[in-house]
Amino acid sequence: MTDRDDQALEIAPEAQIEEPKKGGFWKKLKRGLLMTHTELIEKIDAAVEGRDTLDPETLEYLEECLISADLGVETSLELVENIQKEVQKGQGGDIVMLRKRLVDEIAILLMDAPKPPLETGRPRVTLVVGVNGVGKTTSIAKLARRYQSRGRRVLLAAGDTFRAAAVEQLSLWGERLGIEVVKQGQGADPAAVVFDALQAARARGVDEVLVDTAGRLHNKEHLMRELEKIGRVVDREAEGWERQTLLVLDATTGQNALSQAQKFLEAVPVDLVLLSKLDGTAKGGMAVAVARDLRLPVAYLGVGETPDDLVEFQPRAFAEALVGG
Ligand SMILES: Nc1nc2c(ncn2[C@@H]2O[C@H](COP(=O)(O)OP(=O)(O)OP(=O)(O)O)[C@@H](O)[C@H]2O)c(=O)[nH]1
Ligand SMILES: [Mg+2]
Repeated sequence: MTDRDDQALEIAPEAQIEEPKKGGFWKKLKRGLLMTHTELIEKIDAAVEGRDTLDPETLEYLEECLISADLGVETSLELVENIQKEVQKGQGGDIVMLRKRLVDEIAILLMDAPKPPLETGRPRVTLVVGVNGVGKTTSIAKLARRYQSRGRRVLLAAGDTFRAAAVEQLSLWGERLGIEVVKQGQGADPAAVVFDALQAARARGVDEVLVDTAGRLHNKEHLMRELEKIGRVVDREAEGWERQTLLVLDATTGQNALSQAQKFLEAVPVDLVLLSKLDGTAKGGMAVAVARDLRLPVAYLGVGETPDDLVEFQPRAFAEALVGG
């Protein structure tokens, strides 16, 4: 755990002074965004090559570069318009300064996006939802590790009872991390698993319960009913606890992930998003599209397959890693 992580617990996110280029956090973020960064910078460099000023044609190329990194059409347009305004004011026409200016503009747009719920320190239940294979179970291991390293007592609930392998996978993570996993047999009612998990959590003074859920979305009504039922169990069994729904989206699926998110939003309120598999894609701009187009708080980025491969989403650091030097 870095010093930054320590501080993050005590200071509200908006009050945090970001020092992006420090420590393990920055290295992980850079690594996670490497593919996107490399591709985007190559394109931006090609767009401005041989030009001295940011003329309209160059700005148009720039917009295309941003769209191709999945930042979203409207956001890309807005960014370029903001830069154009600077140019018209007689500032920012300098090509050398372009990337720095882009960092600033992206950071400003992201700071204006919705924020994840504040950490209150109260015990908390997190329902982890998302379609098949996006990385829910792996992300639970990552979050569990993060909470553990902050001294929180964690318990996992195997609410994905659809496949026996899902329970096994979560159990394996539990073993590796030294965390108890509450489970029932395949086909069990997920709400019953959550009931058991909350009983155990209360008995053992647990601070964080992470609930794995099945990924099938083909039936929205079913998903809604299932999550509502779990919600009622939480309300009854965990009075006074925080409760949040975390949606995992797979960055490698680009626009598809955005439409998945929209379907989930129609079924359940989503409190925060974890964008997974950033390390395997040049679509890192997705985080901007999720924050801006869907107005959903991006809280975490998944940057690999181990429990340590998680970084907190911080606007300035993200913008730096995306297009900075
Ligand atoms: N490179 C990379 N791989 C990831 C990341 N997160 C998850 N994965 C991999 O993605 C695959 C699917 O992850 P799971 O955690 O099983 O996904 P899930 O959403 O629980 O899948 P289901 O339970 O089948 O719905 C696994 O091979 C993970 O190792 C990430 O951030 N980066
Ligand atoms: Mg799973």
